[in-house]
Parts: sequence; structure tokens; C-alpha cells
Amino acid sequence: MDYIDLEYEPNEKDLIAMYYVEKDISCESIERACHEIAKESSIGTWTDIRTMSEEISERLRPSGFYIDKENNIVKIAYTHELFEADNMSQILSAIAGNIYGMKVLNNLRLLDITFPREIVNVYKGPHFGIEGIRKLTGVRERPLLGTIVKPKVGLNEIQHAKVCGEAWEGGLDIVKDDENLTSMVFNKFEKRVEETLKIRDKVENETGEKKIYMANITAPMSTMRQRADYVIDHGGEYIMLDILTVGFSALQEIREYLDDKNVVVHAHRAMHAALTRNEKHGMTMLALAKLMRLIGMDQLHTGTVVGKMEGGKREVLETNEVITESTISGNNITMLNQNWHHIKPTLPVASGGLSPLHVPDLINILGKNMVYQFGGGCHGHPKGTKAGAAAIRQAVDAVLDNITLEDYAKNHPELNKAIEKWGSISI
Ligand code: CAP
Ligand code: MG
Repeated sequence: MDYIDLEYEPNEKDLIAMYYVEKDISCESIERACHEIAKESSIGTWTDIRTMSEEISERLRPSGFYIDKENNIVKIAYTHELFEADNMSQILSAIAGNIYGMKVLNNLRLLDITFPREIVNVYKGPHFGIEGIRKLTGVRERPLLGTIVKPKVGLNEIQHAKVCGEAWEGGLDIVKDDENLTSMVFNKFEKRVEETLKIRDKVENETGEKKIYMANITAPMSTMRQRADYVIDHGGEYIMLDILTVGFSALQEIREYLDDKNVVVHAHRAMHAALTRNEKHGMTMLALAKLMRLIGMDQLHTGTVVGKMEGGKREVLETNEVITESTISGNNITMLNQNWHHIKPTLPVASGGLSPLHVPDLINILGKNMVYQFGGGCHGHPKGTKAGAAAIRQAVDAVLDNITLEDYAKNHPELNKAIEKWGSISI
């Protein structure tokens, strides 16, 4: 099995992929499984071929250098020459491509990736990063607070803009389109952006606070460019897109396109759970998040721990660490530490099933260097969106002042009403 070399010492020019592997009964050993993964993800196929040469094999053959039989974990080191550095689609077609479908495996999960400098260096990373977002919004000492207009789709442009206005007036920093709101027969993108940004300007003047609208530009590439330009031409400073459904190539393209346009890119991860949820198959959110930071997403949904979506505490904290630290610590064994100093940090976003009552646990578990978004937890408030927004802001103020929500609610009626409605939430 010449794709296994347990003596091999990875170097800084190698890309290292770490997998969880469940072999099929037809596969004699985990060594054989690792050998097949390394082969199929690089230069080999199911049989020996007359067109292979010693020179190609010596130059490009990867090494399965680490096999943990107890935990079903293998690590494979690939020379950087196997990859087109600035082509994330090609990198994934190699290390996250055919191998998922091989009959010798029952399950395969890409746990983590260490990128060589040759690859890290060609990516811009986030344009704004956390410091840039804090500077743009003027919000430094607390989490950024946002809502998602609900219903997800259904409102017309004027109704949408009105809901945004109420959320901003109530005290939220950010309002975003939902992941499936793009340009509908009842809510055209251009009119929605125009009406919403008009109200944004009005509320900014009234409150003296920076207000952010994240318009969803998800669409075929040429339309995304047009929609991003439309947002910019109308004074918008953020765009959002659905990173999985637009695809890795489009992400690289739009990041390049926006590089000199001073626009914050918010990454929604709709569809990610098709890849990340099954703990035995697919890829971890941590691995996906590393790709997103490299490509250059400024903000990225990574999970709430306490809300309606899956994603446990360790997974969310590890993922948030990987997108915010400048030295990426090798997770687990012999994943080389990496310094991504020139790659700015991505701001983690917690969203999904959250209400003001979750705020103490959110800040306790995930901290203040976050974006917290409340959809139903804002518009579901008994007194409506503006009161819901006020309740969210009050909950954060209470935690930052070390006051319990119950005590703070005694003279903050909006929070009190939220507790009356959602107080039974088991957190
Ligand atoms: C939240 C949300 C978010 C998901 C994202 C939704 O609304 O707008 O898209 O939660 O999940 O459509 O469900 P609610 P994640 O606040 O009303 O739940 O961040 O885990 O990708
Ligand atoms: Mg949504």
C-alpha cells in the first residue's frame, strides 16, 4: 500500500486533511481505507495503469501518515503541487470529492484541513474583519444585534421596509433578508433595497445610531454583481449571500468583485447541515468555516448552542476560535499550527430559535464578540417588532450590567412582556 507512510513527517508545503473513516466490511483494514482515500483523492484509481510513471508517483503521491484505529481517524499529507492554490473548487474536488462515494467506505467525514502557506497566501480573507465591522458600526463593547425580517418571504417591499424601520427604532443594529428572500413576484429586490435604505437613513438620523441592512444578493453570478452594485449605489454597506447554494466559485468571484467596493460580506450557511450535520459523514462546520474565512467572508453563521438548530457547545466554540484567531491551533494531533496573520478574523453569527431570554446564556457561552440575530424572537413579541427589538437590547444591557433579566424587566416593560411570553423556554 504505497499511499501509506507512517514515517512521513508533514512539512509546511503540505496540505493535511484529517478524516473520520468508517470502512465497509469489504475493506480489509483502516490502512487499506486510508490508502484508497489518498489514491482516489490525488493521482490513482481502482487499478494500476500503464500511463503512470515513477516520476509522477514520486512527485505527487500523497502519504497517509497517521492512523488512529481506536478513533477511526486518518491524516493524509498532500503536496501543494496537487492543488491550484487559488481554486477552492479544485481543492475540494480533490480532498472532498469522489472519496465520499467509494464502496470501500460506509462513512467519511472531513474533520479539519491544514493549508500550506502556498495556498493561504493567495487568499485575501475578509476585507473588513472584526475590527473593520466594529469601526463601521461604531459598536465596540457589546455584541451586534440583529433581526431577520419575518415572515421569511411574503411581505411586499413597503411592508418589508416598515418592519426594518421598527426593528432599527427598537434598538437593533442590523436587519437582514431571510435566506430564501431574493427577488420575488411580490417583493422585487431593487424596490426592496431602495425603500429599506430610505428608512434606514431616516432611523439613523432619528437615533444617531448606525443602522445596517443586509440585502440578500443570492443569485446567478452576473445578477449577484448587479445586485451588489445596486445596494452600493443606494448607500448600502453590507450584502448577504447563501454560501453553499451560490457555490465556492461564485464566492471567490464575488469576494474579488467587491474587494474595492467597501462592502461587508455576510455569509448565511443555508444547506450546510446537508454536509455538516451527520457526525459520521460529510465535513465539519469547522472545516467549512476555515474555507469561508480564507475566501473572505466578514461574518459567518456558526451556531447558537442554545437555539433551534443543531450544533453543540464544543463544536461552535472550536469553529468560532478557528475563524477569529490569527494562529490556527492544530486541532487534535499533528495538525500543524498555522499563522494566518494576514487573514483577518471573521465575525461569528449566532442565529436560529433565539429570544431575549437566551441572551444571558449566549453571552456566557459565546461571549460579546459576536452577532446575535433574533427572527421570531423579535417579531413574535406580543407588542410587535419594535417592542421585540427593545426587549432584545434590554436583555443585553441587563447582562452587561450584571442584572438578572427578571430584575431588569421590573422597569423595562418590553423585556417583561418577552419573559411573560417565552419565560417557559427551557434553556
Ligand atoms: C433564524 C433564521 C436563520 C437560521 C440560520 C431562520 O430565524 O433566519 O436563517 O436560524 O440558522 O430562517 O431560521 P429565527 P444557522 O430566529 O426565527 O429562528 O445560523 O444555524 O445557519
Ligand atoms: Mg433565515
